[in-house]
Amino acid sequence: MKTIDLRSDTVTRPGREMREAMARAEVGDDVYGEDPTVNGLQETAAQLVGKEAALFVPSGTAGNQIALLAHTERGNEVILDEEAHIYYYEAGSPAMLAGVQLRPAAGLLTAQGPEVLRRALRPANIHFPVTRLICLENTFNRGGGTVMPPGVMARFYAMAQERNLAVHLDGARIFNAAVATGCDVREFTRHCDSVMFCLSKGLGAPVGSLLAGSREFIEKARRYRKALGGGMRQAGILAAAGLVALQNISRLAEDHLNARRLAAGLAELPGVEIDLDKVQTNMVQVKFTGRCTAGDFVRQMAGRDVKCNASGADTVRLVTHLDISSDDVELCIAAAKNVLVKGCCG
Ligand code: TLP
Repeated sequence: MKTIDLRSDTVTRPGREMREAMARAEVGDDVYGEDPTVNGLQETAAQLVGKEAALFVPSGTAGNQIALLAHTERGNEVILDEEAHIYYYEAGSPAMLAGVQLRPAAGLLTAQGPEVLRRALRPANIHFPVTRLICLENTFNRGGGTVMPPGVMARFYAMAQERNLAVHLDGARIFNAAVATGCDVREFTRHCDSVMFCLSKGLGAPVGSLLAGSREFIEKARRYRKALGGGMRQAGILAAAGLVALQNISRLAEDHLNARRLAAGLAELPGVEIDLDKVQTNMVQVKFTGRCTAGDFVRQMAGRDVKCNASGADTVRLVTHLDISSDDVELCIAAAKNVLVKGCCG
């Protein structure tokens, strides 16, 4: 029986077309800037997000950390949401690598975020760290895959520019935000100085992310990528998969539809709470209100060939992607019903 894997949109496997493109890829040594496929991907990516240049990096975490290094100096303050991926899931690397002080602000990634930022900004004073960077995240992973509308990003960017601060966008899933709102991705990315987006999530590539920004910023980033061991050689084999992945952007709408179906089906079951307004892209956050804990649910579902991840003691995240069909969604709802009505959690 097929396992339905809803742990993340990172679990997709490259299909035949992608593997063939990888096999055919023209390659060169990218540390010398001589890989034509990497160069092609970087140019396409820069154009797509409306920036001067882009850099192919091994992962989203690498892209974010290189951005932090290139925007800041040791001891600078970086303001971000307390639930942001950079703060929550990147293994403490801002302290380890850039040596910056992170200032987690609750509610930064909400519609009231610009107000939260206004309160967090402090005047120049010898006691305070020098604030240099604001990190946004769109879509917001721990927020349930919610979209920050371009208008809210514009308010952040205006405030940052007034204070001479840079804005980095963790846009791991920025194309999900674009597809969900029907906006061109540049409507979002024009309100930041740098953006990282992932090829290896809903777009389905096996590896890779891009960091985009001004030419000067990307030159700096290239050196940090090298320093971190991310200067890859015949990386065109991976970039070729990335170019195929970029053709999957409009397909993200199917994942969003599947997530909405999944949320609606699960919301009918006893002992769970789902904020359907937050199901805006490819994620469903389920809160358990009865006897079942998140850990119980994950274990019971695994026994029924459905994988999902706990995102807290009483919350589980389910993510739809390229390898999840509408039939899989129905099977997942049936398995959850079995667990919550008849299983140990029932
Ligand atoms: N997120 C992963 C896990 O790390 C939690 C997932 O399964 O969602 N920014 C955001 C907003 C992300 O969600 C992720 C990955 C990253 C950055 C990092 O990307 P990778 O995994 O390529 O380093």
